[in-house]
Amino acid sequence: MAIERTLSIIKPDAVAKNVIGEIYARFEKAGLRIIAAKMLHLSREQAEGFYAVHQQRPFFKDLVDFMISGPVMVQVLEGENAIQVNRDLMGATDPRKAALGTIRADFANTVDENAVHGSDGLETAKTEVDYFFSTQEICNRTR
Ligand code: RTP
Ligand code: MG
Repeated sequence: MAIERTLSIIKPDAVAKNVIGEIYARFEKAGLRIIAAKMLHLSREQAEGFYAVHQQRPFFKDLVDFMISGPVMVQVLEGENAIQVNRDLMGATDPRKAALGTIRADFANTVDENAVHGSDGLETAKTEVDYFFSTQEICNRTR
């Protein structure tokens, strides 16, 4: 299986709940390595740009308002099949539908405030990693 990179965001609700470490532990236990990380309080422009694909969706304004409501933790995860491994750890978008033991089942309250983001494919992973990190900010020598 291929070594992939994926972009993960711990959203403002989970940062406020003080569970960054618990979520990082799940990444690590699943074999994902954190090869870049930063805490940011996104500007409206940054959040709108990141979620541009959802611009026409009815939830766009609420999503952006939520994503700028407090700091987020942004990281690049690397490992075998990292994109799908991270999606499996996260669980379904709506925490009520998320499988037991997933991050969203354990830490999210609602579909709007759902604790984490993870890239959903190879193309989006590359675009999203580049959106937040320069080449120099990604550590290639952690293995
Ligand atoms: P994400 O992009 O944050 O990892 O989540 P996702 O792939 O599971 O969900 P996506 O369809 O990409 O939607 C992005 C985020 O928008 C919010 N959302 N709200 N009210 C709603 O029906 C609704 N649908 C989506 C969620 O915060 C979702 O994570
Ligand atoms: Mg998505």
